[in-house]
Amino acid sequence: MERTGAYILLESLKREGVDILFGYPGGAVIDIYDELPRHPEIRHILTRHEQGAVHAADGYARASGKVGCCLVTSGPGATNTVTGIATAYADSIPLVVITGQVPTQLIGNDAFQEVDIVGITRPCTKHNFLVKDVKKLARTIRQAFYLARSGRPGPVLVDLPKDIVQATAEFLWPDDISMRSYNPTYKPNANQLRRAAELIAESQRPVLLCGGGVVMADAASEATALARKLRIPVTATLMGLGAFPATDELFLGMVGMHGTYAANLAINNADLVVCAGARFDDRVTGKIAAFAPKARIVHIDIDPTSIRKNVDVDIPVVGDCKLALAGILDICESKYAEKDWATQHALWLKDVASWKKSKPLSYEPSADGAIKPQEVIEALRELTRGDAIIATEVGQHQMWAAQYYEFTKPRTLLTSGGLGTMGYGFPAAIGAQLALPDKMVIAVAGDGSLQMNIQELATAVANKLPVKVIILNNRHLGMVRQWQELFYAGNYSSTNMEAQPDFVRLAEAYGAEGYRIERACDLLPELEKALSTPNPAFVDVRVEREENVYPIVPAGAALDEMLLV
Ligand SMILES: Cc1ncc(C[n+]2csc(CCOP(=O)(O)OP(=O)(O)O)c2C)c(N)n1
Repeated sequence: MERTGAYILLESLKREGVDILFGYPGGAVIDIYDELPRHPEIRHILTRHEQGAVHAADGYARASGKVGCCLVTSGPGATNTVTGIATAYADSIPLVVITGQVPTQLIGNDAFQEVDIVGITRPCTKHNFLVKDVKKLARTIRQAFYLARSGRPGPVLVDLPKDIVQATAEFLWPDDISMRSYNPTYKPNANQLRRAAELIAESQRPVLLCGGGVVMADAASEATALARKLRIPVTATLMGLGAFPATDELFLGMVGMHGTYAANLAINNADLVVCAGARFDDRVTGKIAAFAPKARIVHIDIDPTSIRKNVDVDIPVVGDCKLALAGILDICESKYAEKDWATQHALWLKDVASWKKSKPLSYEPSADGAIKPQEVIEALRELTRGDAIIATEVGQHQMWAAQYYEFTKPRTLLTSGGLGTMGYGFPAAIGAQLALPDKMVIAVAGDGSLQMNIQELATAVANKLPVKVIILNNRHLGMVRQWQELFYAGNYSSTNMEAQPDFVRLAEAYGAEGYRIERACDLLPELEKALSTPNPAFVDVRVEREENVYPIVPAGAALDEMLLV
């Protein structure tokens, strides 16, 4: 029996396990929306902006490990997704974004709501498709999901002209998927694993550096086992937080621009860095010529193009982090069974412990009862026992969340690491809450970032999602103000945000709850009250306006040139 393209699309999404579809309708996709009520297995979440839909799909994907999916119309609907697609691309998040397109015969005519979204997104998608034949639709969707989730994950866009959605064909679901030119390497080369294990066995001062790839590959338990059994101290990039428990004595804290003293010094003094699933981003390495100057480097990555892109490495291991870390540990435990790793690393662990102890993350509590932003994150950690999913926006609050929440589990920090997208956190929290309805989901926001996608409060209210937004409200674009203070002689150009809505009344106007906290003594009880409501809520926490994030490695400086206060 012949079916419409709209039916074939939705049936294909079902086969791919899509239970939640984020989206926003319009002329080019109206036939798909017409079909949607006949597919009740797919819950459609109507966001208030297409950017919100992509970020929500991204939050859903990061929290659940599944592919996030969204549907938007052509033209402005499609262009509104670009920031979200680039955000997912920068952090290797699996998404399938379906855009409507003008009918095939109008493509290239400057038709109403026509944009070349395939051209626009070519550099920020893992792959994209323009479907030109309804008979190929099911296979294209299958390929899109396969590409999004396999190898190094990433966003895939499928552009669907309106006539293809309306055309009919048999629904034929391909049994298997194979793409001749695309064969990601999962299984690492045994020889490289052996050489990596040899370097570990020789090293006196090793560090394990975990990136987002460890989280995405569900390799946190392998990373943890390797570090604990071989007694190797661990650091993580922003994206890698949660891959190893922050509460473990072997954990040094985050590395890089806002990394801890201990982590940055450890990298600087290490004789071996085992990097898993990180790409040596400039925010991590600081001045590249001075990065890990005494260390040999083992780099594990599923994407061969990441290797030697930014730093030279001694042993490249191309493959899945889970298999690679498990494989290296296996070799270490069998080939070096008699080795006493604790003794071999004893001096190093002592050094590292002394750095941790001498200069831990710290801040001056306020003398006059005002609230320090770091205290808010500590209060959240205490009240949630470190067990919430924390989505962040971008700025100082993001770094304080990374530094002070002490993430102990993977997939609990949702943050735009690579692109640094303000406006990401709140919709991502909505997506995560839909993926994991029983989890406590909190967005830690700056007053600037929240205003970029604040309209999504309507989505949270409409779907009765108990997402909480904790606003570290400094009435500044704080991170930019910090740079102006430290590096631009206090020229505070366009970073004042005193003109802002009353977030409490705004939340109430949307039908959510609003709280305001102004004094440190009210922080714990008021936060507790806000966290226990079953409704979505904004919590406007008035924090000290000029607090800065420390440590900070100035842009272009070496990691050991960090400023501590
Ligand atoms: C979409 C976007 N525009 C601009 C920036 C540059 N930027 C980085 S941090 C920041 C300030 C963020 O202010 P806020 O959300 O209030 O957080 P705070 O730093 O005060 O905690 C800006 C403007 C960005 N990262 N993303």
